[in-house]
Amino acid sequence: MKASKIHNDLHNAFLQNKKLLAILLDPEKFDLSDTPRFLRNLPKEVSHLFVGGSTVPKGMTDALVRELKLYTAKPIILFPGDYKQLTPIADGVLFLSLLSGDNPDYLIGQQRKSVRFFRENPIEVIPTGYLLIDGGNSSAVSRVTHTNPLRQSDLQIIVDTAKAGELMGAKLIYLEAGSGALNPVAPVVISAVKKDITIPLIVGGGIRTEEQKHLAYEAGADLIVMGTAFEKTTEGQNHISL
Ligand code: 1GP
Repeated sequence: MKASKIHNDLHNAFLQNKKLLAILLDPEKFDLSDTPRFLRNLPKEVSHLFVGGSTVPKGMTDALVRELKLYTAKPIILFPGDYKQLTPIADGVLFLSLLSGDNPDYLIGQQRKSVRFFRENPIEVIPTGYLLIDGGNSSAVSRVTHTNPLRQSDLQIIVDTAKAGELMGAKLIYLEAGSGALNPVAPVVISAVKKDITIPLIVGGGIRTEEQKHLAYEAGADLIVMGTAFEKTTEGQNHISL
């Protein structure tokens, strides 16, 4: 495993209360041939690129990371739905434990299966407590992991789960409403979690507008993840405006 450059930078930004923005690129939904234009036109505030998806076929993640690397120096972090998406050419990987659900495959199984890869490949691993929160529609995370999201109204359960993640050693907590969520994680949920944890907080799922972004930052998100807002349109081009 590599030194913790990405985590250190995230943590320093967190200490300085500097807000970060990651764009999530799903290799299945990204037009590779459009990569240079897409990257050129990204808003300046984009600090990280996340790459991953719930159901990405083998090899696709690797191809996308390789292509991105040709045109950008922004940190590329894997956000894998499955250990088979791991590729050594990314800068780091969110090592996710799906704490909101009770499926052992996503609490320890996937992690165990990825150890061999980490032994053989020097990539930064960032332990991340991942909580799926109800976004008002059925999410791919829920379908793939066979787990139910936590209800936004179960505030104390969400806060306690996030805190348990921190106590178990997570370096980041990630509140996920699911890609394409109708309702992003509510500000009241974000602020309750933020008050109780002492590590950076990532929030994503269903955030499409400047206003939603602003509300999430104001409530305490340190890093926001946006995916769908940047995905390719029906005309096939990757979309880039906020
Ligand atoms: C990352 O799954 C999200 O947390 C991305 O969600 O596609 O709705 O932006 P969107």
